[in-house]
Amino acid sequence: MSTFNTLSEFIVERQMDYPQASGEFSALFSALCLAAKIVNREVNKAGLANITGPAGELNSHGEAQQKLDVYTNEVFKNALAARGVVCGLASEEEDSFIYFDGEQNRQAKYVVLIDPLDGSSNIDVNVPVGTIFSIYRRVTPVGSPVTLADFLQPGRAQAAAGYVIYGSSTMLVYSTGQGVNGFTYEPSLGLFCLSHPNMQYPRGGAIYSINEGFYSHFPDGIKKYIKYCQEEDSVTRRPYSTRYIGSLVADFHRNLIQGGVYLYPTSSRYPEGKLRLLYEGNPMAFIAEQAGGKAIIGAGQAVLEQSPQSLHQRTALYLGSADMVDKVEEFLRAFG
Ligand code: P6P
Repeated sequence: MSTFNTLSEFIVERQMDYPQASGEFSALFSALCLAAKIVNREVNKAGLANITGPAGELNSHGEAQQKLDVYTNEVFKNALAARGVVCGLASEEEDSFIYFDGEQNRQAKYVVLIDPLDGSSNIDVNVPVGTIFSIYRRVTPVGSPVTLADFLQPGRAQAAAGYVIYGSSTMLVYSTGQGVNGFTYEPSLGLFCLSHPNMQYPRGGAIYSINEGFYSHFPDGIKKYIKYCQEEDSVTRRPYSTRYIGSLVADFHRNLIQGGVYLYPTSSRYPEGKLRLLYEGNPMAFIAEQAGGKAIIGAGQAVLEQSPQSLHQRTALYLGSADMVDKVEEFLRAFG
């Protein structure tokens, strides 16, 4: 019988590293795990369960809510509230933050921000989608109602961050600031098992991920970076390959394993950028840096150093292999 390290065992083992966590972290992650297993089951049968396709409602950004978006948001919200270790939640699918005022929840010290089902527009075409989560210690007094300040913290302050990718296999990848570890779901056991210990970007990535359809709308620096990627150079292995599947979690995960950079610039269509700083940029940037990569919103502007102004604020996002992000930053600095 091969031994394997389950996520629960891994967290307990690591718990020893955080005496102050007093088991709350384990309970929080077991809630996330439970929700991920439930969502995984629905995502994998979405085509049959008539649960795909627009739910007919719009989320707070006027985007058509897919039924699975709505379902996933409810599953994670209920799982986190039930465990009593979270006092507040913010979600792409919720207009404002939610205060969990249950007896136990009121004494909890963690708040969670989630993008319940990132890339959900890809559900109907069977492209991997994902859940992204970001965990902070609250900054207002324990026992009082959470406030916006508990959620508008810079990404550097995250206690943990991670994502679940519902793909050919379902994985949970997370970091608590001590490196990045990936766990693959084994449905026959109902367990997430350690499959990718200490994930680090390989040296010298050669993949760039960007929606080149918007080329004419991009800043000059990004236009020049794209041309740089396409020029021949045996030393830097160019031309690079372009891989863009339209699902941040899937593009990010592939680039983390194979080496690469994901770019979502500002454009005339998205003057502030498209992606959300709090529950897309910050958690993915936390993972990227912990894996030896880099994440910026512009030249000299690390994602994790940004001071959020609003829950759903958008941002430009460039993240992945450090040497590739450095090169993007060089072009942004030189050409804007
Ligand atoms: P576009 C999905 O809607 C998402 O937020 C990310 O998952 C993805 O990388 C990006 O938007 C795709 O955006 O404009 O290229 O379709």
